[in-house]
Amino acid sequence: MNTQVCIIGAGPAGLLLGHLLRAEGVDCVVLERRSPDYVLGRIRAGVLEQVTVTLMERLGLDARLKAEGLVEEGFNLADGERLVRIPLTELTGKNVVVYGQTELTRDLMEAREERGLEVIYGAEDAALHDVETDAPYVTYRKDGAERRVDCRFVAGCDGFHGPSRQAIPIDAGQEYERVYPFGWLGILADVPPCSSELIYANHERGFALASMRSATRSRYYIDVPLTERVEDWPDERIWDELAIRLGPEAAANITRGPSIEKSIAPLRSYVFAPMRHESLLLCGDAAHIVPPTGAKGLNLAASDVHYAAEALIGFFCKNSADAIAHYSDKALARVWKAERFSWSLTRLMHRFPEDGPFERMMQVAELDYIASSRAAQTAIAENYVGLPV
Ligand code: RFL
Ligand code: PHB
Repeated sequence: MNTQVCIIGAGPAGLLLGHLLRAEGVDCVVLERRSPDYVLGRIRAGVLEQVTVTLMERLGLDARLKAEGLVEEGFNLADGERLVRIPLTELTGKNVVVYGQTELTRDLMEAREERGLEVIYGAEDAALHDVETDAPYVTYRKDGAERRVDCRFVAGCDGFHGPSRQAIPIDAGQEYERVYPFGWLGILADVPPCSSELIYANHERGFALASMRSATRSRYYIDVPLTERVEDWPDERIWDELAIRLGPEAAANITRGPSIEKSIAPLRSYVFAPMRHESLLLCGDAAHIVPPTGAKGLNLAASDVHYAAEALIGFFCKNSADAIAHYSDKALARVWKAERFSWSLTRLMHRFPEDGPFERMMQVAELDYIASSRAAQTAIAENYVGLPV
């Protein structure tokens, strides 16, 4: 098969990029290792910034997002008894939208036939070849047969563990990494949320987050040591822990119910730079990971795709190689700021095992400062709603 762009991975990054390219008449194909059901079964992010909403609007695929997404005009930081509200809309004029990554992915997936986007599911053993040249190709296996896609560019949208980043020689880039000594145990349940706005809590027993997917579906998290196993956490134990960590006001409003999903995700900050190696462009988790504390992972994938689509459309439709040359610098400028914000919110809201009384007082003082300063709240708010692309 011959195409202009071979996209590896049909997560949000790969599907968004595919649709944006097809909308401008650029030929592409998306190769996905898993089945559609498997991809939709992964419960991940839930908070969309304007950049992500705008891309869905531009594609005309925002009808369900507009109808079902919950507009959030503020969120809360809690510390024991205290609740500090960050009024996002009042401070920035912007908001975020609660709409699950699963739903966004479903909308993109369902539109593929109507928009002429070819996605090959069950594409195994994808391998990148000749990415240093102007004629790279990707091989994969499907139904037992070896296949090949020849293209001009490869877009690596295959997540943190995919083959794209690995195809870049180690001395052609630099890895930056911080691994955290805990993970987030998440629970999804068909019960009304305890609060209409998200609550991030730093309690002496550890971190907790109250989030949601809809008025009838809640998503909660607590941090746990990496040695913990999901099997050690029956639902009741999680509900008990949430009630303590989120504080009495939220606890009084928690509705308990059976979990429909439960998993532990390790926390990591990671960047690979540059995000382009000759004919290979990396987008989303393939190039970087943020701890989920700032809700930035999915939104960074969207902003990378915004820049990658601009670069590839510039190349194929406007005969300009300039945008390709600038892709990595443009994307990384935004990535680093989101890495900084996610890292600093993680630092503020978690009890690190190595921390002593001094570090704890630094957290208390920082939250005091945030509670009393409009400038500090504005800085948090403008990062939370998402910096401009
Ligand atoms: P994805 O969503 O991982 O999609 C990558 C796709 O590539 C496929 N793939 C391959 N395809 C073909 N050949 C191969 N060899 C392949 N190897 C992999 C995969 O099957 C997959 O379909 O990356 P993308 O598109 O860059 O999107 C990024 C977001 O998914 C991610 O940043 C966020 O979900 C991160 N994240 C969270 N972010 C938040 O903002 N809030 C959250 O609550 C949140 N929870 C999470 C998360 C990420 C998690 N991971 C990655 C373990 C919870 C988890 C468990
Ligand atoms: C979620 O709803 O899954 C969620 C919300 C906010 C975060 C992380 C995850 O910061």
